[in-house]
Amino acid sequence: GKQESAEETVIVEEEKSTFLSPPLISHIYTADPSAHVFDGKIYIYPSHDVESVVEEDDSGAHFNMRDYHVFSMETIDSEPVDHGVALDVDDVPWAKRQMWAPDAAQKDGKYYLYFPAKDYDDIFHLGVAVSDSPTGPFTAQPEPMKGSYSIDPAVFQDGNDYFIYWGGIWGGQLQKWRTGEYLSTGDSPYDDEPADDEPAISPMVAKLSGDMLEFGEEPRQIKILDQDGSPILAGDHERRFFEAAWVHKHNDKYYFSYSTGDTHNIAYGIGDSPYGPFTYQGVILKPVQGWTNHHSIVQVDEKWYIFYHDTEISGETHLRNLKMTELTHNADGSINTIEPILK
Ligand code: FUB
Repeated sequence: GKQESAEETVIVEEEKSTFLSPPLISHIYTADPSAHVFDGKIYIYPSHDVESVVEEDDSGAHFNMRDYHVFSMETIDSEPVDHGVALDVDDVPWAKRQMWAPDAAQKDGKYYLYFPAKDYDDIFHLGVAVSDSPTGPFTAQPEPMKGSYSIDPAVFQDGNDYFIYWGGIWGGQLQKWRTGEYLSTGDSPYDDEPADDEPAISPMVAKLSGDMLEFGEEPRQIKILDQDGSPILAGDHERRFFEAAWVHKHNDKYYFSYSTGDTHNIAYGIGDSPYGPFTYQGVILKPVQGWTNHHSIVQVDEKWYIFYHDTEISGETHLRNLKMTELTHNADGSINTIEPILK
């Protein structure tokens, strides 16, 4: 018999992701959203991603942002309104580049924008800028906050007290400050990390000064503990703190949430004090499209929401777009894990 050889054409269809939520803002790239309700209105303080001529590297040089825009929303379902440039790197005397994830706070009719940037020695510090309006423009203090370093400030108001949380390892440089001084043993973002079986590097917290412009006390390291009370170890990349600190309070418990960086989760711990310790509980938000995962959690009326980002619009890790979805707490205080990619 005659053997027939049929040539098979295999059509490989590229898997397209289906996302839980649509982009919230699409006319500019936005990331790292810090959302707040001030006087009944929702405000978002994100990073403003831009195309950069700087090449991608392990320290995140391609995240070369230079200004901030603030957005407002009348209700959780309305379109965010872009209020334009709220602060530009050229108006911050000490800052050279990389205006990374910001946050904001309101006190006595004034608004404070907290932001990280690299100084002229390429060392990250935290800056503060002040405005009479939640949408800016903000006027920067001439110097960084005294004794500040690393990235990702987040401010949490508890009654009359305001706490600032911060830190990020690798490109965020937190590992370089383990001794209290800037360690420059090498140029790699992986130098100066603890050994895998040592406690992971801690995020930082300090109460803010009454004028909101400086640390009001000696900063403390935050402990993130395992269920058995032992510290999460540096080698435990699935659970250790990487960057993107955020705190919210629910039923009198303090929730500390953060990105695990190279394992791309938003994880959380629960504690009885804004200083911690926080006992690790699990994952709030699974990996999004793109390397970074960075969020904020805010209550609007009776419901809670998580603001986050992915790269649905650009497909580029440093050109991100904001998203938002509801977040739910269970009766036992745990948070239901959110899957941002449906398939
Ligand atoms: O957006 C720049 C940096 O990437 C942020 O500061 C980090 O949290 C990460 O999202």
